[in-house]
Amino acid sequence: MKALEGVKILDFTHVQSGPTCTQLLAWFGADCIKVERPGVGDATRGQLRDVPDADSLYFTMLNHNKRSITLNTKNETGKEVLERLVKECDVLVENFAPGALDRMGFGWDRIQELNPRMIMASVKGFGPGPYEDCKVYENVAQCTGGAASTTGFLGGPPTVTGAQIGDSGTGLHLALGIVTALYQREKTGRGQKVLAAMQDGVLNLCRVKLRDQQRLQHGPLNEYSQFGQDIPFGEAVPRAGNDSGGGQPGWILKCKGWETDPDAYVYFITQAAVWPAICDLIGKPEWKEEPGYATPPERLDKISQIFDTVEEWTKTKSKFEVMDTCNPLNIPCGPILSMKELAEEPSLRETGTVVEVDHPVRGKYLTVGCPVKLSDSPAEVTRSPLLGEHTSEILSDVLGYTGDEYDRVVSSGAVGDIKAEAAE
Ligand code: CAO
Repeated sequence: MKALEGVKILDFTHVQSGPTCTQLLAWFGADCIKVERPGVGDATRGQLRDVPDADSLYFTMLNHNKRSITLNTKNETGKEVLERLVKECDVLVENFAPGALDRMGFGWDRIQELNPRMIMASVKGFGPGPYEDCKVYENVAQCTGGAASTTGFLGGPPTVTGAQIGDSGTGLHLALGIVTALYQREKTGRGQKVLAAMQDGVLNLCRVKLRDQQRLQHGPLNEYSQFGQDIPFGEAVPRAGNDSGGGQPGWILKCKGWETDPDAYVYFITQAAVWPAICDLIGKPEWKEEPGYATPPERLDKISQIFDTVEEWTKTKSKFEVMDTCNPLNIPCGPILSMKELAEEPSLRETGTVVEVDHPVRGKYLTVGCPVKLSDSPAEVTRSPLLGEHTSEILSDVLGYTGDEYDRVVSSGAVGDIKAEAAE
């Protein structure tokens, strides 16, 4: 038995943010019914295609463990089928542009009328306010949520990150909201609206920078390396390069081979508790007691110089040798792992964090597995559905269409091109 077994999700999501959320719920055992436009489907099926005529990795990697039904929800019969789905399901998840569901005739009032227990969960770019009607993609959210203004190097332009904190990050937030609403429904018997705005999700993940914004009113941010370089702070939190976001100074340092390998680097943290061990390691035992170096506050104006010295040592070792040497000494550090290294890492395969999946059109490919492991509800990753692959079984098994009624729906064109005999 899976944790969310018995929960039916009407998955109206597309692109990345919404599908991330419903994929997680499917991994936890929910029956996820993805509704897609006949003949078209989720736009990502065809985006960034690497294998001709096969669903793209963009699509497959976000839509595992789901079923796909094709349905034109603007067609009268399509609306009738959608109504049945709303009545049958526990949660509707969507990330359409603002207003699209209302235009379709399935706004919150109508949903409640059809099914008062329904939880209606939405990702939008912004919450209520001046930008609520805007369409939003990942990098827009990173820019409007505070990530871009605080990422990059001092003096350089704002920078977006590779981690999809706007899309996948907001999908994670929404999944938590849905499960919480399901829990509350146990007591109230009522559904509710759940909204995760991408700007809010990104800002939530950037909270340490909002912390620093307020600290700025009381003086310079002395753990930022610009403090040690005597560069004055402005009115807003600056970009801090690879400075650590916490109280323990850190930086990315070159390792052996950096001249040719773009990922031969390590993140190195000079945690106060292991300062003596660091001094011994880098050949500076005198810094353990030397005035100006012995305590964390004394070192703050010398952070760059200290990291230059540590780097002289890390440059003599591979990033893995640094890790192997520092770990027994409790010195926190992390090699910069490339996607190639992560894809090939055996321990990640063993835990199911990276999974190989077989697909009937594209063949074998790698994907991320469920990043949250439940001991009583292990996730097994199954391939993403082909467009409309489950239309027939959903119409008959989930919605109860049989015989003439089934034929009427199929011949109406509302569900695209499927074989009518499948319901027999
Ligand atoms: N049958 C019939 N029509 C359907 C349908 C179906 N099964 N599924 C979708 N449609 C229609 C919608 O009703 C909508 O029609 P109208 O514009 O006439 O109301 C239309 O398809 C397009 O939907 P959309 O506006 O959501 O898609 P878009 O490509 O114009 O915008 C996006 C995409 C992502 C910018 C927008 O959906 C959005 O801002 N979503 C919220 C924020 C979000 O999740 N962004 C992250 C995306 S991941 O990077």
